[in-house]
This record gives sequence, C-alpha cells and structure tokens, in this order.
Amino acid sequence: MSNASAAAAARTDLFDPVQLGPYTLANRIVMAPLTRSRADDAGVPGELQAKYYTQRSSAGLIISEATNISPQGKGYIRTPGIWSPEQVAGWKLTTKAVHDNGGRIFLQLWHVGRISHPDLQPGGVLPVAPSAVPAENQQAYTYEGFKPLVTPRALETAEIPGIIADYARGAKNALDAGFDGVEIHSANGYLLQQFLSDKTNKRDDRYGGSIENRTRIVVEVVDAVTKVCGSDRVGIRLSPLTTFGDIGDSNPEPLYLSLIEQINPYKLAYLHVIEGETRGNRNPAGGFDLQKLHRAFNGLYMVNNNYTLELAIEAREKKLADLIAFGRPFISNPDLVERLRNGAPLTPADPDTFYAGEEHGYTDYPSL
Ligand code: 8OZ
Repeated sequence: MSNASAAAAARTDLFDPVQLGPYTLANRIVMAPLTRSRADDAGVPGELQAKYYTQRSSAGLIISEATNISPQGKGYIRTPGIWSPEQVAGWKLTTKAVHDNGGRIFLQLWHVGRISHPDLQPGGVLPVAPSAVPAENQQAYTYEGFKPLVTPRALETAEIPGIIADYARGAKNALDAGFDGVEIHSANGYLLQQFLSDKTNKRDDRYGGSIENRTRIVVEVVDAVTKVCGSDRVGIRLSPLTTFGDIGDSNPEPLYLSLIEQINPYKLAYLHVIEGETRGNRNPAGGFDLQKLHRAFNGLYMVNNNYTLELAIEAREKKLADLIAFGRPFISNPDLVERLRNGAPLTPADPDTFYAGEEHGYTDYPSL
C-alpha cells in the first residue's frame, strides 16, 4: 500500500461493527455467494463445507453459495440444496461452526430457471422459465461435462404459486438449519431475473408485459420469504446491468426503480447489487447510475464486483455503500478481513479449482 492508501485504511470504518437487522456484524466486509460445486449428488453439504465457511468466518457476514430451493431449480452438478431434511442436517454443520467462531451467515435461495438441462432435472424433463426462450451460446455443467442449454418450457400461471412456496420452504429450512437469514437470488440471469427482463419474459398473463407484471413474482417471493423469516433477516440480490446467462432488459432503470419502490414496504435488511457486468466491467456502456437504486432503497446497500481495498475504502468515504462484498479474494484468502486491515498481500485464486477439486483450492489456502 502507498502511504496515502495506508492513511485512508487507518481511518476507514470498513473494519468497524455495523448493524444488519437484528445482528451486529463485526465489520462491513461480506463474503459474496460463490458457487464451489462440492456438495454430494443429493445436494447435501458436509464437514468440508463447514470447514471452508468457518475458515472465512471473520467476514462481517457470509452469504452462502447459491443453494437450490427445489430439484427443478438446479442447473449445475454438485450445487447444494435446501429442500430436503438431509440438506438441512448437512448445513447445520456449517452454521454451528461459523457461529462458534463468531460469524454470521445467510443462505442464498436459488432457482436457475432456464439455465439448466434435462440431465439435471428430475425425470429428465425440460427446465422451466417464464417463456420458451433459450439462452444463446450457453453451456450446462452436467454429469457428462458441458452440454448446450435447451429451450425451456414456459411455466403455466397455475405453477407459479408452487414456485413461491418452494422459496418459502427454502427460507423455513434455512432457519431450521441455523442460518441467520436468507438472500433472494434475483440476479445473474437466473429464474427471477428471467421474469424481470423483457429479453426472456414474453408472457401475456399477469407475470409478463408491463413492469408491474414482470416484477410481480419477485415481490411475491419477497412477501412469502419475509413472512417466514421476518423482514430484517432477508436480503435480495440484483444485477441490473449484467448480460450473464444471455440476460438483459431494454430499459433497466425504470424496471429496477419500480421493483425497489415495491419492495421498500417490506423493510428488507439489505439490497445487494452487482455493479455492471457480473465478474466483469464495472461500468458497461449503456448502463445507468446504480446509485439511484441506493438512494431509492430503504435498507443497507451492499455492493459487489471486483472490489479492492482501495475501492472499498472509497465507497465508504463517499457513502456509496454500507457493505462491500468480496468474492474471488475470499476463495484464496480465508483471512481476507485481517489481510485487508493490515494491508497484507493477497494470494491469487486458482480458477481451475473454482468448481472442482474437493479440499484442494477450497480449504487448503492458508491464513497468514
Ligand atoms: C458461477 C458458476 C455457477 C453459478 C451466479 C450462482 O453467478 C452463480 C454461479 C456462478 O450467481
């Protein structure tokens, strides 16, 4: 660190406690949700996941890897679930160990929608989506390697209450498993963003067409999940400018401002925004000023995407965010909070072990 950034680090409040709903977080640094694909084939996490998350429990808050709310919601092999008693029992190992170490952990509720493949669906059926619109040039990660995605089946209007119920069950199971709360994954081109976006939602029922209709399922999920958890234990993740998963909207600004206006009455704990292109350009062409979402939202504002210590300090100095989520640096630096606090060097993460490798590239990165 330069002398100037060392001085900024010395006076930042990044490492100070902050209140999130009922919880006093130890600091403003969040471990972002990270898919690591090491659960068993039934979506059950175990001791390995408990060790991994516990090593990272000095984060102010951990958000779990995206976790399937139902067999239908699964799109990648070895991702964990939160629909079965075995999954709940498996996750208890993680939550207990994180809590024993003074950490806090939310579970991320996930339905991939069209980003799946019959090989990953119960009975080999087609994945579901708002409309029968395939994601172009995308591959599914199946048991037999990568395969092209298929054209999904459009959900019937009458099926949507069942999907909302799956989110509610996931939230109930997450609390039973000892999680401190849940994050609704409405980003990165998965089911809920497929409903939000006019590129993927071509419906003519009350879940498609106008902004009010396209946002409806998300508001209904927020309603159902907050009834289970209480509003202050629920966050939501959005990626208004991403194209990840071949997603996109012709006019995202009014869409997302309307969504925030509609969820504000629920008084959620936080809004988590991926700034720009997921794992890419923070300021893509044709975007809009995402701080408008920050100003519109009435809870804590969490930001994510390629943050460095310097960017995080600046975000706090300029009051651009309340919480800063770091993803890939947490893979290879279990003690990321301490390293940032001390200006210590960061270990680079090995992409070859992001989604495979069991303990290698997972629990074998050392703390300083
Ligand atoms: C990387 C690989 C598989 C899934 C996301 C859940 O981007 C994911 C994901 C990331 O939100």
